[in-house]
Amino acid sequence: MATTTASGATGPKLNHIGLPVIEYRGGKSTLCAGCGHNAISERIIDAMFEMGVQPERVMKMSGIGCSSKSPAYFMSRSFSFNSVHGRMPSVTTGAMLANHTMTALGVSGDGDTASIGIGQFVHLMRRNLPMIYIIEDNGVYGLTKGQFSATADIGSKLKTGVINELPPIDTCALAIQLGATFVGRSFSGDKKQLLAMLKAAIAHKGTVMLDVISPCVTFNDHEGSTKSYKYMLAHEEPLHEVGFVPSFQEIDVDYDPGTTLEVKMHDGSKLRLRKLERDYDPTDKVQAVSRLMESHAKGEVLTGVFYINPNAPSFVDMLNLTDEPLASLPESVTRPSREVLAKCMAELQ
Ligand SMILES: Cc1ncc(C[n+]2csc(CCOP(=O)(O)OP(=O)(O)O)c2C)c(N)n1
Ligand code: SF4
Ligand SMILES: [Mg+2]
Repeated sequence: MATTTASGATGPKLNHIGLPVIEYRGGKSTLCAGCGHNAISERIIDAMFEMGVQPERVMKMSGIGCSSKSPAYFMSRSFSFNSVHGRMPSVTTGAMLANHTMTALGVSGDGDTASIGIGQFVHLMRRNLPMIYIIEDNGVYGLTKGQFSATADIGSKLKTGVINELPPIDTCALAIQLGATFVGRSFSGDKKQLLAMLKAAIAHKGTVMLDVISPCVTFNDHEGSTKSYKYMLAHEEPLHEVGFVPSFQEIDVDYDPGTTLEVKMHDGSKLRLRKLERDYDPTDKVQAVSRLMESHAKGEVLTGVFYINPNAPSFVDMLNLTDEPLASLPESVTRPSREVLAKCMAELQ
């Protein structure tokens, strides 16, 4: 979109730190045309641009899979680390402890997270590390030609006719139970909801876990799949309409507190959830998990922000880290003196 400057010249629309959206773009995608993961990359670009995040202050982290290739397709100016399969959580934990002033954005797949990476995932969720963890969830290992992953629904069918007989892991229910402080599910085809959730995720200080259903058009978009576009269009059940007002935005739209629940984020932003279900309280963990289980039983795919706690201490707070990131402290400060090392050795003898 173009804007007119004071001198009358037209130029691209700039965000509040003065950057055009092109500065948030990445390389050309090599994923299949129509892959849900491409739509998620587009929403990440929009959210980072609209929130005015400095690209050089972002670390893009991933594992292995088509989903984990996605960070190459947005925010080329940011830092990026493509880790080993299922090991993005530990690499991100180390990177954030070295420099907690960065924004960590992790992109993973359902295989990378819920199959090979489940051990690392569960421990990450316990820690409330400040990071956004996105699962691009298509129910299959897309990169290795479409085997079922651990999020595939019981009874869903592969193209070859093979039926999945194992129950799925609900990564949202798991994350809520383990301690993540912002947990939601969205759909790559639901532009408005996903964008609002990503913007709120950027404002949150703690672990955000977003499971985004992201159809694999090549291996899991057929009749009998429960992660196809057609299935999602018929079964998505939004819990509320998600709106977000960033802290720097003065203009406030009127809203009715009777029908809208407002959650204040730590930076002063507001997450607004317009109630579609009368009594849903996203600060109640027990209700969140039981509502998820209920929706599974009915064959619905519930979307929205299931659980949020904007006030819980993060892993960085708990460790009482120095304000100055460890990565930029001089060696004279971080390296223990000879005397201290000698004392440690003496204690071990
Ligand atoms: C240690 C290891 N085991 C297995 C593989 C093979 N492998 C590559 S990607 C992948 C699964 C990816 O699935 P998912 O995370 O769901 O990503 P998608 O491709 O569906 O986006 C597997 C099993 C690997 N690269 N490394
Ligand atoms: S194989 Fe599936 S997941 Fe991988 S890029 Fe193609 S559509 Fe996307
Ligand atoms: Mg997958």
